[in-house]
Amino acid sequence: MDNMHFLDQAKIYVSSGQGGPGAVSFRREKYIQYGGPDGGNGGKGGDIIFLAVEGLNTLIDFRYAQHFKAPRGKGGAGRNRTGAGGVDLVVKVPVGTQILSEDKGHVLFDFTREGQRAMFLEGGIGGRGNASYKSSTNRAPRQHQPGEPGEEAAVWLRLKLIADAGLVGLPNAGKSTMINKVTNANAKVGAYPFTTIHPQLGVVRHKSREFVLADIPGLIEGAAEGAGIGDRFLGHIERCKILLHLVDATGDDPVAAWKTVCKELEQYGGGLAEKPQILALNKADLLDDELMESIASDLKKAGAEHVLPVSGATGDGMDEALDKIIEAVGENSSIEQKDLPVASPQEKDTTKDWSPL
Ligand SMILES: Nc1nc2c(ncn2[C@@H]2O[C@H](COP(=O)(O)OP(=O)(O)OP(=O)(O)O)[C@@H](O)[C@H]2O)c(=O)[nH]1
Ligand SMILES: [Mg+2]
Repeated sequence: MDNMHFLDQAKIYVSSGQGGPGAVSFRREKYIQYGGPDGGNGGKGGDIIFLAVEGLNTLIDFRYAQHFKAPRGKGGAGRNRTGAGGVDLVVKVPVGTQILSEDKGHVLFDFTREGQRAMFLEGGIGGRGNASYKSSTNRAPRQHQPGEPGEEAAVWLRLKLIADAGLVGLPNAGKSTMINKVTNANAKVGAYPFTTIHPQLGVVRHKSREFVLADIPGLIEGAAEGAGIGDRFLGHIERCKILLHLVDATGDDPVAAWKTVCKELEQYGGGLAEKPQILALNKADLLDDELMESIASDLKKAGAEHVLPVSGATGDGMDEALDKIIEAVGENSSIEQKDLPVASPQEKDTTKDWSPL
Protein backbone atom coordinates (compact mmCIF):
# COMPACT_ATOMS: atom_id res chain seq x y z
CA MET A 1 0.00 0.00 0.00
CA ASP A 2 1.16 3.41 -0.82
CA ASN A 3 2.06 5.17 2.39
CA MET A 4 0.81 8.50 1.16
CA HIS A 5 -2.65 7.11 0.77
CA PHE A 6 -3.20 5.58 4.13
CA LEU A 7 -5.81 6.99 6.47
CA ASP A 8 -7.31 5.10 9.35
CA GLN A 9 -9.74 7.63 10.79
CA ALA A 10 -12.27 9.85 9.11
CA LYS A 11 -15.31 11.80 10.19
CA ILE A 12 -18.29 11.74 7.90
CA TYR A 13 -21.77 13.22 7.87
CA VAL A 14 -24.70 11.15 6.79
CA SER A 15 -28.36 11.90 6.32
CA SER A 16 -31.24 9.78 5.20
CA GLY A 17 -33.79 11.10 2.73
CA GLN A 18 -36.94 12.93 3.63
CA GLY A 19 -40.24 11.27 2.78
CA GLY A 20 -42.10 12.71 -0.20
CA PRO A 21 -45.25 14.76 0.43
CA GLY A 22 -48.70 13.28 0.04
CA ALA A 23 -50.76 14.69 -2.83
CA VAL A 24 -54.08 16.50 -2.83
CA SER A 25 -56.01 15.55 -5.91
CA PHE A 26 -59.57 14.81 -7.02
CA ARG A 27 -60.74 12.51 -9.75
CA ARG A 28 -61.85 14.22 -12.91
CA GLU A 29 -64.23 12.21 -14.99
CA LYS A 30 -66.21 13.19 -18.03
CA TYR A 31 -69.71 13.07 -16.59
CA ILE A 32 -68.92 13.47 -12.90
CA GLN A 33 -68.49 17.03 -11.88
CA TYR A 34 -66.72 16.33 -8.68
CA GLY A 35 -64.87 13.04 -8.28
CA GLY A 36 -63.55 11.51 -5.10
CA PRO A 37 -60.12 12.24 -3.65
CA ASP A 38 -57.28 10.38 -5.32
CA GLY A 39 -54.09 11.99 -4.02
CA GLY A 40 -51.49 9.28 -3.42
CA ASN A 41 -48.96 8.99 -0.61
CA GLY A 42 -45.42 10.27 -0.86
CA GLY A 43 -42.53 7.83 -1.30
CA LYS A 44 -40.12 6.88 1.47
CA GLY A 45 -36.78 8.67 1.65
CA GLY A 46 -33.60 6.69 1.01
CA ASP A 47 -31.83 4.90 3.88
CA ILE A 48 -28.18 5.24 4.81
CA ILE A 49 -26.59 1.82 4.68
CA PHE A 50 -23.01 0.78 5.44
CA LEU A 51 -21.47 -2.06 3.47
CA ALA A 52 -18.10 -3.70 4.10
CA VAL A 53 -16.13 -4.24 0.92
CA GLU A 54 -12.86 -5.99 0.18
CA GLY A 55 -9.82 -4.52 -1.39
CA LEU A 56 -9.39 -1.15 0.29
CA ASN A 57 -7.00 -0.99 3.20
CA THR A 58 -7.46 2.69 3.80
CA LEU A 59 -10.13 5.27 4.48
CA ILE A 60 -8.41 7.80 2.25
CA ASP A 61 -11.45 8.20 0.00
CA PHE A 62 -13.33 9.69 2.93
CA ARG A 63 -10.89 12.55 3.14
CA TYR A 64 -12.39 13.84 -0.08
CA ALA A 65 -16.01 12.78 0.35
CA GLN A 66 -17.41 13.44 3.77
CA HIS A 67 -21.07 14.14 3.15
CA PHE A 68 -23.50 11.40 2.26
CA LYS A 69 -27.09 12.36 1.68
CA ALA A 70 -29.69 9.84 0.59
CA PRO A 71 -32.29 11.21 -1.85
CA ARG A 72 -35.77 12.16 -0.75
CA GLY A 73 -38.92 10.30 -1.70
CA LYS A 74 -40.96 11.62 -4.59
CA GLY A 75 -44.32 13.25 -3.94
CA GLY A 76 -47.55 11.32 -4.34
CA ALA A 77 -49.76 12.12 -7.32
CA GLY A 78 -53.32 11.95 -8.54
CA ARG A 79 -54.98 8.69 -9.50
CA ASN A 80 -53.70 7.29 -6.21
CA ARG A 81 -50.14 7.10 -7.40
CA THR A 82 -47.59 6.66 -4.64
CA GLY A 83 -44.40 8.62 -5.04
CA ALA A 84 -41.26 6.67 -5.84
CA GLY A 85 -39.01 5.91 -2.88
CA GLY A 86 -35.59 7.56 -2.66
CA VAL A 87 -32.81 5.13 -3.54
CA ASP A 88 -30.87 3.91 -0.49
CA LEU A 89 -27.38 5.30 -0.22
CA VAL A 90 -24.81 2.59 0.38
CA VAL A 91 -21.62 3.88 1.99
CA LYS A 92 -18.85 1.39 1.20
CA VAL A 93 -16.21 0.97 3.86
CA PRO A 94 -13.20 -1.34 3.90
CA VAL A 95 -13.42 -4.58 5.83
CA GLY A 96 -12.00 -3.85 9.28
CA THR A 97 -13.84 -0.55 9.67
CA GLN A 98 -15.65 0.34 12.85
CA ILE A 99 -18.36 2.99 12.89
CA LEU A 100 -18.13 5.11 16.03
CA SER A 101 -20.39 7.70 17.60
CA GLU A 102 -19.42 11.32 17.04
CA ASP A 103 -17.81 11.47 20.49
CA LYS A 104 -15.98 8.20 19.72
CA GLY A 105 -17.45 6.76 22.89
CA HIS A 106 -19.39 3.92 21.27
CA VAL A 107 -18.73 1.41 18.56
CA LEU A 108 -21.96 1.27 16.58
CA PHE A 109 -20.84 -1.33 14.04
CA ASP A 110 -17.76 -3.45 13.62
CA PHE A 111 -17.27 -4.83 10.13
CA THR A 112 -14.92 -7.77 9.99
CA ARG A 113 -16.18 -9.63 6.91
CA GLU A 114 -16.73 -8.68 3.35
CA GLY A 115 -20.39 -8.22 2.53
CA GLN A 116 -21.55 -7.25 6.01
CA ARG A 117 -24.17 -4.59 5.72
CA ALA A 118 -25.97 -2.46 8.27
CA MET A 119 -28.87 -0.09 8.04
CA PHE A 120 -27.89 3.03 9.92
CA LEU A 121 -30.40 5.79 9.22
CA GLU A 122 -33.84 5.07 7.92
CA GLY A 123 -35.37 7.39 5.36
CA GLY A 124 -38.46 9.36 6.42
CA ILE A 125 -41.77 7.78 5.49
CA GLY A 126 -43.84 9.45 2.82
CA GLY A 127 -46.72 11.73 3.76
CA ARG A 128 -50.30 10.57 3.32
CA GLY A 129 -52.18 11.79 0.30
CA ASN A 130 -55.71 13.11 0.60
CA ALA A 131 -57.25 9.87 -0.68
CA SER A 132 -56.26 8.22 2.58
CA TYR A 133 -58.39 10.69 4.55
CA LYS A 134 -61.61 9.86 2.81
CA SER A 135 -64.32 8.72 5.21
CA SER A 136 -68.13 8.52 5.33
CA THR A 137 -68.28 11.97 6.86
CA ASN A 138 -65.59 13.57 4.74
CA ARG A 139 -65.88 12.62 1.11
CA ALA A 140 -63.70 15.40 -0.19
CA PRO A 141 -60.79 15.76 2.23
CA ARG A 142 -58.05 18.19 1.44
CA GLN A 143 -55.89 16.90 4.24
CA HIS A 144 -52.47 15.53 3.43
CA GLN A 145 -49.09 15.28 5.11
CA PRO A 146 -45.62 16.43 4.21
CA GLY A 147 -43.08 13.61 4.26
CA GLU A 148 -41.29 12.78 7.49
CA PRO A 149 -37.87 14.35 7.70
CA GLY A 150 -34.82 12.15 7.33
CA GLU A 151 -32.27 11.62 10.09
CA GLU A 152 -28.81 13.15 10.29
CA ALA A 153 -25.70 12.05 12.11
CA ALA A 154 -21.99 12.55 12.23
CA VAL A 155 -19.92 9.43 12.76
CA TRP A 156 -16.27 8.46 12.85
CA LEU A 157 -14.94 5.67 10.73
CA ARG A 158 -11.99 3.89 12.26
CA LEU A 159 -10.11 1.28 10.31
CA LYS A 160 -8.49 -1.57 12.16
CA LEU A 161 -6.67 -3.60 9.59
CA ILE A 162 -7.44 -7.26 9.34
CA ALA A 163 -4.24 -9.22 9.82
CA ASP A 164 -3.60 -12.66 11.28
CA ALA A 165 -0.22 -11.90 12.75
CA GLY A 166 1.43 -8.64 13.72
CA LEU A 167 5.05 -7.56 13.97
CA VAL A 168 5.97 -5.58 17.06
CA GLY A 169 9.24 -4.26 18.39
CA LEU A 170 11.25 -1.14 19.07
CA PRO A 171 12.14 1.10 16.15
CA ASN A 172 14.93 -0.47 14.09
CA ALA A 173 14.21 -3.99 15.37
CA GLY A 174 13.92 -5.08 11.75
CA LYS A 175 10.16 -5.42 11.34
CA SER A 176 9.95 -3.99 7.86
CA THR A 177 12.96 -5.97 6.69
CA MET A 178 11.17 -9.06 7.93
CA ILE A 179 7.83 -8.37 6.25
CA ASN A 180 9.67 -7.73 3.01
CA LYS A 181 11.49 -11.04 3.34
CA VAL A 182 8.46 -13.22 3.97
CA THR A 183 5.70 -11.43 2.05
CA ASN A 184 4.96 -9.55 -1.14
CA ALA A 185 5.15 -6.25 0.75
CA ASN A 186 7.59 -3.57 -0.20
CA ALA A 187 8.01 -1.72 3.07
CA LYS A 188 10.52 1.05 3.52
CA VAL A 189 13.61 0.00 5.49
CA GLY A 190 16.01 2.42 7.12
CA ALA A 191 18.87 2.45 9.63
CA TYR A 192 17.04 5.05 11.70
CA PRO A 193 14.02 4.90 14.00
CA PHE A 194 10.46 5.44 12.77
CA THR A 195 11.16 4.55 9.19
CA THR A 196 7.69 3.06 9.14
CA ILE A 197 5.01 5.65 9.74
CA HIS A 198 1.96 3.71 8.59
CA PRO A 199 0.98 0.11 9.08
CA GLN A 200 1.45 -2.16 6.15
CA LEU A 201 0.11 -5.56 5.24
CA GLY A 202 1.70 -8.45 3.41
CA VAL A 203 0.55 -11.92 2.47
CA VAL A 204 2.68 -14.83 3.65
CA ARG A 205 2.56 -18.05 1.66
CA HIS A 206 4.00 -20.83 3.73
CA LYS A 207 3.59 -24.59 3.30
CA SER A 208 0.50 -24.15 1.12
CA ARG A 209 -1.15 -21.88 3.62
CA GLU A 210 -1.70 -18.16 3.41
CA PHE A 211 -2.07 -15.51 6.05
CA VAL A 212 -1.77 -11.77 6.44
CA LEU A 213 1.10 -10.21 8.36
CA ALA A 214 1.05 -6.59 9.57
CA ASP A 215 4.04 -4.32 10.05
CA ILE A 216 3.45 -1.34 12.31
CA PRO A 217 5.60 1.61 13.36
CA GLY A 218 8.13 0.94 16.12
CA LEU A 219 7.01 1.16 19.73
CA ILE A 220 8.88 3.11 22.36
CA GLU A 221 8.30 3.66 26.03
CA GLY A 222 5.08 5.63 26.42
CA ALA A 223 3.74 4.57 23.02
CA ALA A 224 0.49 3.43 24.61
CA GLU A 225 -0.02 7.02 25.74
CA GLY A 226 0.90 8.47 22.41
CA ALA A 227 4.70 8.81 22.52
CA GLY A 228 6.57 8.35 19.26
CA ILE A 229 4.06 7.54 16.58
CA GLY A 230 1.78 6.59 19.38
CA ASP A 231 -0.94 4.19 20.27
CA ARG A 232 -3.00 4.80 17.20
CA PHE A 233 -1.32 2.09 15.21
CA LEU A 234 -1.60 -0.48 17.92
CA GLY A 235 -5.25 -0.70 16.93
CA HIS A 236 -4.14 -2.37 13.72
CA ILE A 237 -2.87 -5.44 15.54
CA GLU A 238 -5.91 -5.77 17.79
CA ARG A 239 -7.46 -8.31 15.44
CA CYS A 240 -4.30 -10.43 15.11
CA LYS A 241 -4.25 -13.92 16.53
CA ILE A 242 -0.54 -13.85 17.29
CA LEU A 243 2.27 -11.33 17.56
CA LEU A 244 5.80 -11.76 16.31
CA HIS A 245 7.89 -9.75 18.72
CA LEU A 246 11.25 -8.77 17.25
CA VAL A 247 14.14 -7.92 19.50
CA ASP A 248 17.32 -6.59 17.92
CA ALA A 249 20.11 -8.82 19.23
CA THR A 250 22.65 -6.14 18.37
CA GLY A 251 20.83 -3.50 20.41
CA ASP A 252 22.21 -2.01 23.63
CA ASP A 253 19.97 -3.93 25.96
CA PRO A 254 17.82 -6.64 24.36
CA VAL A 255 16.17 -7.58 27.67
CA ALA A 256 15.10 -3.99 28.30
CA ALA A 257 13.89 -3.71 24.69
CA TRP A 258 11.73 -6.79 25.12
CA LYS A 259 10.29 -5.54 28.42
CA THR A 260 9.55 -2.07 27.09
CA VAL A 261 7.46 -3.40 24.25
CA CYS A 262 5.64 -5.91 26.49
CA LYS A 263 4.79 -3.10 28.88
CA GLU A 264 3.40 -0.91 26.12
CA LEU A 265 1.23 -3.75 24.83
CA GLU A 266 -0.11 -4.23 28.32
CA GLN A 267 -0.78 -0.54 28.87
CA TYR A 268 -2.55 -0.18 25.57
CA GLY A 269 -5.01 -2.91 26.56
CA GLY A 270 -7.32 -4.21 23.86
CA GLY A 271 -6.18 -7.75 24.63
CA LEU A 272 -2.75 -7.17 23.07
CA ALA A 273 -0.76 -8.44 26.03
CA GLU A 274 -2.84 -11.63 26.17
CA LYS A 275 -2.17 -12.58 22.58
CA PRO A 276 0.28 -15.40 21.99
CA GLN A 277 3.70 -14.01 21.19
CA ILE A 278 6.72 -15.40 19.47
CA LEU A 279 9.87 -13.80 20.75
CA ALA A 280 12.29 -13.63 17.83
CA LEU A 281 15.81 -12.51 18.55
CA ASN A 282 16.62 -10.77 15.29
CA LYS A 283 19.70 -9.96 13.23
CA ALA A 284 21.29 -13.29 14.12
CA ASP A 285 23.42 -12.94 11.00
CA LEU A 286 25.44 -10.22 12.70
CA LEU A 287 26.40 -12.14 15.86
CA ASP A 288 28.06 -15.48 16.50
CA ASP A 289 26.03 -18.33 17.94
CA GLU A 290 27.62 -18.06 21.33
CA LEU A 291 26.62 -14.44 21.78
CA MET A 292 23.13 -15.18 20.47
CA GLU A 293 22.79 -17.95 23.04
CA SER A 294 23.94 -15.79 25.89
CA ILE A 295 21.41 -13.06 24.98
CA ALA A 296 18.70 -15.70 24.68
CA SER A 297 19.53 -17.00 28.11
CA ASP A 298 19.37 -13.47 29.55
CA LEU A 299 15.91 -13.13 28.06
CA LYS A 300 14.85 -16.44 29.54
CA LYS A 301 16.14 -15.40 32.93
CA ALA A 302 14.03 -12.28 32.60
CA GLY A 303 10.95 -14.43 32.01
CA ALA A 304 10.80 -15.16 28.28
CA GLU A 305 9.54 -18.69 27.64
CA HIS A 306 10.99 -19.43 24.28
CA VAL A 307 13.47 -17.43 22.25
CA LEU A 308 13.83 -18.01 18.55
CA PRO A 309 17.00 -16.74 16.85
CA VAL A 310 16.16 -15.31 13.42
CA SER A 311 17.43 -13.05 10.72
CA GLY A 312 14.99 -11.05 8.72
CA ALA A 313 17.79 -10.22 6.32
CA THR A 314 18.76 -13.79 5.46
CA GLY A 315 15.51 -15.53 6.40
CA ASP A 316 17.29 -17.84 8.85
CA GLY A 317 14.98 -19.18 11.54
CA MET A 318 11.91 -17.89 9.75
CA ASP A 319 10.55 -21.31 8.83
CA GLU A 320 10.03 -22.15 12.45
CA ALA A 321 8.47 -18.76 13.19
CA LEU A 322 6.05 -19.13 10.29
CA ASP A 323 5.15 -22.68 11.36
CA LYS A 324 4.19 -21.36 14.76
CA ILE A 325 2.13 -18.56 13.26
CA ILE A 326 0.27 -20.99 10.98
CA GLU A 327 -0.50 -23.10 14.01
CA ALA A 328 -1.87 -20.11 15.94
CA VAL A 329 -3.89 -18.83 13.00
CA GLY A 330 -5.62 -22.21 12.73
CA GLU A 331 -7.91 -23.10 9.89
CA ASN A 332 -9.30 -19.67 9.16
CA SER A 333 -6.76 -17.12 8.18
CA SER A 334 -8.26 -13.86 7.07
CA ILE A 335 -7.65 -14.70 3.43
CA GLU A 336 -8.64 -18.35 3.55
CA GLN A 337 -12.00 -17.86 5.23
CA LYS A 338 -13.77 -16.31 2.27
CA ASP A 339 -16.18 -19.19 1.85
CA LEU A 340 -17.49 -19.12 5.39
CA PRO A 341 -20.94 -17.67 5.91
CA VAL A 342 -21.02 -13.97 6.54
CA ALA A 343 -21.93 -13.09 10.09
CA SER A 344 -24.37 -10.29 10.61
CA PRO A 345 -22.94 -7.10 12.02
CA GLN A 346 -23.54 -5.90 15.53
CA GLU A 347 -27.08 -4.60 15.85
CA LYS A 348 -27.35 -0.87 16.03
CA ASP A 349 -27.87 -0.03 19.68
CA THR A 350 -30.37 2.77 19.76
CA THR A 351 -29.89 3.32 23.47
CA LYS A 352 -26.39 4.57 22.86
CA ASP A 353 -26.08 8.30 22.94
CA TRP A 354 -24.43 8.95 19.63
CA SER A 355 -25.35 12.48 18.85
CA PRO A 356 -27.48 13.42 15.90
CA LEU A 357 -26.46 16.72 14.36
N1 LIG B 1 22.16 -7.47 9.37
C1 LIG B 1 20.86 -7.30 9.52
N2 LIG B 1 20.34 -6.06 9.48
C2 LIG B 1 19.01 -5.95 9.63
C3 LIG B 1 18.17 -7.05 9.84
N3 LIG B 1 16.91 -6.61 9.96
C4 LIG B 1 16.97 -5.28 9.81
N4 LIG B 1 18.22 -4.85 9.62
C5 LIG B 1 18.66 -3.46 9.46
O1 LIG B 1 18.21 -2.73 10.57
C6 LIG B 1 17.76 -1.42 10.20
C7 LIG B 1 16.31 -1.22 10.60
O2 LIG B 1 15.50 -2.12 9.84
P1 LIG B 1 13.94 -1.88 9.59
O3 LIG B 1 13.43 -3.10 8.93
O4 LIG B 1 13.69 -0.58 8.93
O5 LIG B 1 13.45 -1.80 11.09
P2 LIG B 1 11.98 -1.50 11.64
O6 LIG B 1 11.78 -2.33 12.85
O7 LIG B 1 10.99 -1.66 10.56
O8 LIG B 1 12.13 0.02 12.06
P3 LIG B 1 10.97 1.15 12.25
O9 LIG B 1 10.11 1.11 11.05
O10 LIG B 1 11.72 2.40 12.35
O11 LIG B 1 10.26 0.80 13.50
C8 LIG B 1 17.99 -1.32 8.70
O12 LIG B 1 19.23 -0.72 8.49
C9 LIG B 1 18.04 -2.78 8.25
O13 LIG B 1 18.80 -2.97 7.12
C10 LIG B 1 18.76 -8.36 9.92
O14 LIG B 1 18.14 -9.38 10.12
N5 LIG B 1 20.12 -8.41 9.74
MG1 LIG C 1 9.70 -0.33 9.79
